[in-house]
Amino acid sequence: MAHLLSTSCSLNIPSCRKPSFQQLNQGLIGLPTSFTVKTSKSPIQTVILSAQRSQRCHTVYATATPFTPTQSRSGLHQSSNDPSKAKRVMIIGGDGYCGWATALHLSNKGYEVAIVDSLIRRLFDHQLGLDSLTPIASIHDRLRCWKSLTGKNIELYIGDICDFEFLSESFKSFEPDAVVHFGEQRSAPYSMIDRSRAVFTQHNNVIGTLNVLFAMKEFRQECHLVKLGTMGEYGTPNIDIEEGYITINHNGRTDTLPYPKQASSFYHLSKVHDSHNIAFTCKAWGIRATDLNQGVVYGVRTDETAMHEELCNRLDYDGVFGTALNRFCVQAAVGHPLTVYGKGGQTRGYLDIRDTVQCVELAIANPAQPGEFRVFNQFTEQFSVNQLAALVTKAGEKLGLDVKTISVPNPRVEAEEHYYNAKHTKLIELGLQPHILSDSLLDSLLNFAIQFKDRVDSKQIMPSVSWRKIGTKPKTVAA
Ligand code: NAD
Ligand code: USQ
Repeated sequence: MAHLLSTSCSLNIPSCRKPSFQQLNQGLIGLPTSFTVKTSKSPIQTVILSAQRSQRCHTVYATATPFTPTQSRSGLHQSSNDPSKAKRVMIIGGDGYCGWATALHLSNKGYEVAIVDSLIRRLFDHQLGLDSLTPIASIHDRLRCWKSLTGKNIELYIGDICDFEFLSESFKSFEPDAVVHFGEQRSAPYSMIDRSRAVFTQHNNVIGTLNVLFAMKEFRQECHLVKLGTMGEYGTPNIDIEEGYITINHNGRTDTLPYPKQASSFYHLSKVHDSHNIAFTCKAWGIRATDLNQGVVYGVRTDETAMHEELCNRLDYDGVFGTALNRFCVQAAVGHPLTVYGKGGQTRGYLDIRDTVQCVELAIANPAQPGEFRVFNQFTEQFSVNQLAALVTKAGEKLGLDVKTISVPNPRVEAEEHYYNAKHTKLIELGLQPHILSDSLLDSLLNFAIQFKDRVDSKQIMPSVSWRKIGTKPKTVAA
C-alpha cells in the first residue's frame, strides 16, 4: 500500500484546480479495499508519475503571500538566518488531527507554515469504512477557508515522505527552519489488524522519519526536528518514568542512558525505532531534535478550528482510530455503554488538543542545540480508564444522559492494574499552561458529540482488532 501512495501531484491552490485533486481522490477511493504491499507501479502511480514528468514538479503549493509576522512573547519565532523573517515551519501530517490544529495555530501566531501530507489517513477511513464524527472539509477547502478568513497562506505539498524525491523537492522549495513531524500511521489497533498493516506501519513510520533525517542533513542542516513520539514507548514499568533518560548505577559505575522502552504494539514499536534513529543522527550528524513523547490526546476545538465549520477538526470514535476519552464521550452521547477494556486500571498520560498545539509551539520557539536529542514527556494529567469512565458518567448525567459502563474482554495485551508515575516537567518549565480536564471541557466535548450523534455508526464502536488473533492475510474491513 505504501507504493500506492508513494506519489505526489501538482496543484495550485489559489487557482482552484480542483478537478485534478478530485480525480486523484476518487481514484484512491475506488481502489480495492484489500491490499498488499506492492512492488510494481499501480495504475494510479503511473498516471501521477506521467503527470509529474510533464510538469517536473513534485510539490503542491500555494505561493505564500508575504505578511508581517506578529511578535511572539519571546520574539523567538523568527528565522535563525534572518531575524526579521518569520520562522518557516513544515508540518508533516498537517491534514491529521494534531497536525491540522497545529498548522492553524502556528499560522495564526505568525509563523510561515507549509503542510506536507499524503492524505493517506483519509484513505484508511475509506478502506475500513470509518468516518470522523465531525464532517471534515477537503484539505484544499480548509486552506482556502483559512486564507479567506485570515489572509494567511498555508503552503501545501501533497505526497508521501517515504518518497525521498518528493520530500527533497518539498525541503528545497519551502526551506524550513523547523519540521514538525506528525506524519505517521498512528493507530495501535490498525498496526495489529494483520501482517500487511503491521509491515505498512513500520515501513511508513520508520522509513518516513529516516527520509526526514536525510533531507535535513542534505538540505537544511540548521533545521530543528520536532518529532511526535509517544508515552507508549516506555510501557508501564514498575518505577517512575523519567523524561527520556535515566541515571543508572551499576556495579559501581554510573551513566545516564536512554530510558528503557517497552512498547506494546507494532505502532508503538515504530516510535521506538524512530527515537533510536533520531538519537543516532543527532550524534553522528549534529541534527537538532526534540522527541515529544505525547500522551493520549482528547478534545476537538482549538481557537482556530472553531473559527469556521470548514476548519473543523476530525474526531475519531471508532474501535481502530478512536482514543479512550474521545470514544467515551461519543459513546455516552449515543447511549452506548462505555467500553472499558479488561479491569480498566490501565493508566496513561492525557492532554487537551489545545495543549498539543501549545507544546509544539514551545518546542519550536526554544529549539534543541545542534547535536542534541531532547526528550519531553507531553501530557498534563494521568488517568486510568476506570477514572475516565467515571468522569464521563458524571458529566453525562448532568446533561441528562443515562451513561452505563461495560467491561469488554481486553483485545490488547497490556497490564490492567499497574504502577504509573511519569514525569512531565520540561514543557511546564518552558511555559506550558495546561488546560486541565474540567467539567466544562467534558460538557463541551459531550455537547459536541450530541450535536453530531446522527453521524455515528454504532457498529464501529466495539473493538474489532485482537492483539492475540492478529491475522496474516489482509482484511478488507475492520475485522
Ligand atoms: P492522524 O492520523 O490524524 O494524522 C496523521 C497524518 O499524517 C495524516 O493526515 C496522514 O495522512 C499523514 N501521513 C501519514 N503517513 C504519511 C506519509 N508517509 N507521508 C505524508 N503524510 C503521512 O494522527 P494524529 O492523531 O494527528 O497523530 C499525529 C502524530 O501524533 C502521530 O505521529 C501520532 O503517533 C502522534 N500522537 C498522537 C496521539 C493522539 O492521541 N492522537 C497521541 C500521541 C502521539
Ligand atoms: N481503552 C479502553 N477502552 C476503549 C479504548 C481504549 O479501555 O474504548 C484503553 C486501552 O486498552 C489502553 C488505553 O485505553 O489501555 C489507551 O488506549 P487509546 O486507544 O486511547 O490509546 P493508544 O492506543 O495508546 O494510542 C493513542 C494514539 C497513539 C498515541 C497514544 C499515546 O492513537 O497515536 O501514540 O495514544 S500513549 O497511549 O501514551 O502511548
